[in-house]
Amino acid sequence: MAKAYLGLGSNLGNKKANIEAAIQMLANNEKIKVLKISSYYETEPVGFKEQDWFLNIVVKIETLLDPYELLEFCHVIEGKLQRKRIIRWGPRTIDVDILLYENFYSNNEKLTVPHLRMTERAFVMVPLFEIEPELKLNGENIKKILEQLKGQDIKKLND
Ligand code: PH2
Ligand code: MG
Ligand code: MG
Repeated sequence: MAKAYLGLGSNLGNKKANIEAAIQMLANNEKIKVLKISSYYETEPVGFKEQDWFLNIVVKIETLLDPYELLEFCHVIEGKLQRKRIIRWGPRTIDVDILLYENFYSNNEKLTVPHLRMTERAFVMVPLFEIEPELKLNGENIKKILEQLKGQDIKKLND
């Protein structure tokens, strides 16, 4: 089984319910085992600013799906939760991104893993650090990467 980390985000409709529904769909896939779920974080939009704040989490899974099958399944989840791609980086009911997949590396139009710009985004790095504080990215300690992202507004949701 391969270990992978997924980033989930929502800023349209009932954000928490959307993310919970996506987790449920992951858990219901017999080829996926959900290992860890981070806290929920309210995060300021990065990129396209004129939109509502996001709710973001990171999930650690173990899976028998290969990276492309996993990507396909992320799209199935997005489709079921009515995601419509209107504006790039714009509002969405759900976004499910593959952040890391074992030591898999890919950089093409279909799939870029590790996820592009993840190390620049507090909405990814803060929840990732919460569930995997010893992780190294490109040989660099996640804690050190996080220290460079202090400026971005992100609030942990009380559970
Ligand atoms: N996703 C984006 C663009 N901007 N900003 C926040 N805070 N959270 C996101 O998940 C997010 C974003 C593109 O996928
Ligand atoms: Mg995406
Ligand atoms: Mg995304």
